[in-house]
Amino acid sequence: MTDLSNAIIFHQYDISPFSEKVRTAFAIKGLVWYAVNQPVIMPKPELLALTGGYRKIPVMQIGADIYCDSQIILRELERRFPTPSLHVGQDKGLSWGLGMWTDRTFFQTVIPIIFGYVGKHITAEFKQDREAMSGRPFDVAAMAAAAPLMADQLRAQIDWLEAQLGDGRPFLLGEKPGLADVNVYYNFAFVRWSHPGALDFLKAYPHVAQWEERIKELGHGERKELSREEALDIARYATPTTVLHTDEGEPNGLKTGDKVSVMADDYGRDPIRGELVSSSAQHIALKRTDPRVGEVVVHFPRAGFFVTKG
Ligand SMILES: N[C@@H](CCC(=O)N[C@@H](CS)C(=O)NCC(=O)O)C(=O)O
Repeated sequence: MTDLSNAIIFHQYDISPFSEKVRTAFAIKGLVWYAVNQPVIMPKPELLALTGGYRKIPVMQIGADIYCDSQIILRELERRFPTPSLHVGQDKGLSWGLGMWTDRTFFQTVIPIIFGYVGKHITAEFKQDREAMSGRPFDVAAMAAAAPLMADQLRAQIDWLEAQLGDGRPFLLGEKPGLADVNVYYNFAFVRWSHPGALDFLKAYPHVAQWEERIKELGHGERKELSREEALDIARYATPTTVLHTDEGEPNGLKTGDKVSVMADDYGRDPIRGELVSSSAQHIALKRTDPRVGEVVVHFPRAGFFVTKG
């Protein structure tokens, strides 16, 4: 049997836009990865056994190390597989900040455009699930009403991309695809899957239209499949590889061994509790134990997540 204790195991579903972000990075880095398909709505018992309560998709697993959120997944891919780098052209780090635009403002622009359009096909279960996750009504009529305003917002943001690509460069920061491209592209994929007509106006944005094709053609790297149970067994028999590290610069004086909670600052704010193993300005890792998978270390980004003691 193949030893998968160091394999990239990717908890995802195919129509997940944030998964598409990471799948494009797999392509850029030429990686082999194992897709574990997770449900689109709760319950997700196998995922929660690994994460300790984080329910969002995607999650990456390597052995007994579990990476929650696309931002920390990309950072870990860059750390483990540095070549080719996601930092291309003059980018040394600013493209992480670009993700705060694409994951929030840009993503929230396309949501009403998509769900306003496909609203009548949304099931009651999906609606209830997303309401529980966001703490807000999932009101497809309101989204449909907002869609024209958002079409305007979408064009404004795509116009920035056309300006960036206007000198004929193939990718956003030059000759090679990188972090900026993956951060932007998945929003295009998301619109294409459910409401491609919303991008008809790209006829007037030829550089963006060609860039979108170019990124799509990169594909997803080499995908293999794995079951949820197999992924849990791999975590159970593996040992976390994260090394203890106290960050002297921790703004609130957190140290290894402290009991802490981590939660997303936007939606899906379920707190994840554990013992601090390692932290830095961009990363926090907590040790936790679960009856099904034993000891695991769960990793989160710092930007976009709140960390509290206890
Ligand atoms: N900040 C997160 C956002 C992830 C996210 O919103 N994922 C969506 C799917 S693409 C999700 O989890 N929706 C709820 C669900 O699938 O249960 C990230 O970058 O990974």
